[in-house]
Amino acid sequence: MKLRVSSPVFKGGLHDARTATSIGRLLGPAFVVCFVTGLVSHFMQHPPGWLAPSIPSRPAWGYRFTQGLHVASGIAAIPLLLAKLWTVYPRLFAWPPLRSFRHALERLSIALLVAGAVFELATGLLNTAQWYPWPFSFVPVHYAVAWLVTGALLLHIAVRAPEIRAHWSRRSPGTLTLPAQDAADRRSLLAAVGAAVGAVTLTTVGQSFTPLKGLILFAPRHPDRGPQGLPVNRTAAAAGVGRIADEEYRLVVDGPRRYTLTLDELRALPQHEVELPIACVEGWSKSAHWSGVRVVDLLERAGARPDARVRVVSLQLRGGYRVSEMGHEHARDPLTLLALRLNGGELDPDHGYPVRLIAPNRPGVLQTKWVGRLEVLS
Ligand SMILES: Nc1nc2c(c(=O)[nH]1)N[C@H]1C(S)=C(S)[C@@H](COP(=O)(O)O)O[C@H]1N2
Ligand SMILES: [Mo]
Repeated sequence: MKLRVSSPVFKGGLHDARTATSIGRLLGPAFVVCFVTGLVSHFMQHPPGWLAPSIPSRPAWGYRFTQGLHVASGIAAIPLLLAKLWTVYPRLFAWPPLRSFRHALERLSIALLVAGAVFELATGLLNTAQWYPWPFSFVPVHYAVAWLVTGALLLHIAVRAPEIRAHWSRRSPGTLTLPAQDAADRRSLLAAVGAAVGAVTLTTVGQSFTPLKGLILFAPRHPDRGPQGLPVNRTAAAAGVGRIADEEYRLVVDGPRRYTLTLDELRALPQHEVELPIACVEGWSKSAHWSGVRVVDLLERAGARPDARVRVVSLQLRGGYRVSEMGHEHARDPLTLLALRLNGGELDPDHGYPVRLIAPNRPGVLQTKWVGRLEVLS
């Protein structure tokens, strides 16, 4: 008897190029928005030397907006990617698996695209939940794979361009060859996918877009939960910072004219009030009312040059976020404060008592808490 290998037959509809294109038309833009806002976030947190001096401090809500969009577009992409994979999965069983060298390359690029996209959305989602169940460091890997996915996506679009063009609009010639019943089914599928995107977006976006906070169901962070009505990412206990005694506290401003201030001296300086958000890279953000001393005033007293960069050092002894740097735009911005008060009271220890940095258009990870020293660089 002769052994015959046959590929499975997929009788269900909607595993066609028209449906794949319809979903791709939504998934593509979600990926683009997610990639671009991800780059913004990456370069604001880790600016290369040439970029560091020109990171703008305005608009004050800039990072809150781009990072909110990053997380929202990533979450919206999850049902879109699932629908897309469902539509195209019969192609996994195409026979023969490899027709030519070119075909092999194409399948390899698709494998990279699918694996990379699933990886990005899964690690990103777990990151918003502050859960890091993997042995590698999230930021560099999530960043590197984003480039890989983008490259594979561009290649995919280039290879599929003729099919995409043929199925782009309702009047496209390619559509005419498909069964009529499929059109109604396709509309139902797209409506269901649209509803899923709407549902996951509406029930999570309130974590950064606070007018919708009443709808939060799945977002890991509720913007109201935390001391003084503001969430906390790392508590004083988790950072290993004990209660800092008022009498022992000193702020060191290290510049051409170095000086030290006690807490009472800081409180006696002119205090300014600002309304600024903490916008955490993990996806939540919340505006708050801060008051404290302008960083620019402290720097001028230390004889810093107008274009000086500044390093902000925490009293926290270990951990990745104990030090942050800023360029002169942030350092000189009148909204940039060493805050002593939050929402009308003294800072809670978990919000950085006695002194924390708050600056406009800045990722939450760089809003250093428990500040003990400002260093004027160059
Ligand atoms: N010293 C220090 N500052 C820090 C952190 C930290 O771990 N250590 N976490 C940062 C992060 S990730 C965020 S989102 C904000 C949160 O500020 P909040 O807890 O006051 O809301 O503080 C930032 N400042
Ligand atoms: Mo954060």
